Amino acid sequence: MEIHKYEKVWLAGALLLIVGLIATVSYGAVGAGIEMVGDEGGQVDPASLDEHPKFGEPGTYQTGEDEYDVYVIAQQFSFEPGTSEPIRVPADSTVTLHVTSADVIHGFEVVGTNANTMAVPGQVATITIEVDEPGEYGLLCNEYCGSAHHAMEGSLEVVPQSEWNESMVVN
Ligand SMILES: [Cu+2]
Repeated sequence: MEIHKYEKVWLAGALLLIVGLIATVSYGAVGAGIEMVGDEGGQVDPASLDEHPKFGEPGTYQTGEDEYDVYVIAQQFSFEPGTSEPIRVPADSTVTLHVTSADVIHGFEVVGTNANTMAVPGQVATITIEVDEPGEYGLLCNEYCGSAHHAMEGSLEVVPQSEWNESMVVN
C-alpha cells in the first residue's frame, strides 16, 4: 500500500500535536508544582473550631527557635487573624501556615508569593514558608465564596526581629 507524501506529512503533524498536548498537560499537572490540599494538615470539625486547641485561639504560635505555626480561619468574609488585625510573623523565620474554613470553600493567597491554598471546611491546609525581609503582604481570597467575596482580604506583616515580642504569639 502506498501512502501519499502529503498524507504522511499530515500524519506526522497530527502526531506532533498529540505529543505536544500530552506534554503540556503533563507539565501543568506535575511540573508546575501545583497540588491539591494535602491531608497532612489533618481534619477538624468546622462547626466547633472554637473548641480546637489551636483554631480556638487562632494566631501565631512559636514551635522552635526560629519556627512558628500560624493558625488561620477563613470565613465569610474575613481571615482570622489577617483581616481585623494582620497575621504577624518575625523576619528570618520558618513559618507553617495552617489554614481552614469555618463555612464554605475559600482561597488563601499571600499576594506576590507562591503561598496559595484552598481553605476547605473540615480540612487543614498547611504551607511552610521561609520568611526573610520585614515587610507587609496582602492576603486575599481567590475562590468565589459569596456576595462579599471581592472584599475578603487581609494582610501578613513580617515584623523585624528587633520589634518582635511575646505579645505577638499566642501562649
Ligand atoms: Cu472568597
